Amino acid sequence: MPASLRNRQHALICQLAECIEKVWQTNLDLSPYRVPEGLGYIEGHLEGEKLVIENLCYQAPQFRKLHLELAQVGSGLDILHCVMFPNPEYALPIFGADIVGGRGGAISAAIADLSPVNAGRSLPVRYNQALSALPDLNFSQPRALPEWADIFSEFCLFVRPMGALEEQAFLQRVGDFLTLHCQIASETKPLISEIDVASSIAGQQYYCEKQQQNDKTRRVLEKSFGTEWADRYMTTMLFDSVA
Ligand code: 18B
Repeated sequence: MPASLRNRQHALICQLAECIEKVWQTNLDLSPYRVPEGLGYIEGHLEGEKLVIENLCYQAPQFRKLHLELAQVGSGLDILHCVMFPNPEYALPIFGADIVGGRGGAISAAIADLSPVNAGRSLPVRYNQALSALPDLNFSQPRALPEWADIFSEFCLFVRPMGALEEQAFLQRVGDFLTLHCQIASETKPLISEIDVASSIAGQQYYCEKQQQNDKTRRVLEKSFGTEWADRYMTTMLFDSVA
């Protein structure tokens, strides 16, 4: 990724971006993913503030799309967005993370999860075991999930991290999620049953439909790019289901 935006963002965002790329490179067999025409680097400024977006995408045998996005709104708001969409032939959950915060100041939202997308919407046993074995974490300001967010697992971390220690605890935990996810994924065999593949596809579709209901994301995009563009971006770049 061009260093341009990354090095100008909130420290936690820079650190998580580095961490994500490193875990991907260390654990997965990455190949290029073609970002839709014109959506790699984007600037918009319809009304109000300028929004700059940088997208970095890969794919791997177990993942149809590995997406890391950094965005900057005006001079005050930094965003990291990351989703690892499994290849539906692998019965894997979706890793997703979002960090929203002011550049110099506080992070208002930091969320990360491994979200089940199989028929029963429950995490595979190996994930349950590995995630349950992580030490308990206590954040002073946990945040409540909005109504659309029934896609997340019981291990979902959604906090306003207060201070450097909590930021580092968040970073560490997301690094743990990523590492165990990539390790389990690389040992996972593809599904054989077409019914199971169809149900992974349906699960990813449901996940995307729910994420597309996040009005806070939509509003930021609409302000700089308009409603049509924002809708296209949310459905083709951020949360595209399997064709
Ligand atoms: N998101 N986020 O990715 N979002 O993309 N995000 C916000 O302090 C953007 C994901 C999630 O409380 C906020 O309230 C923009 C993924 C949840 O109603 C803003 C982009 C996940 C909330 C943005 C982006 C995810 C949330 C408000 C494109 C989870 C709380 C910040 C670059 C895996 C929603 C605040 C609520 C919040 C913006 C979750 C401004 C523009 C992958 C649950």
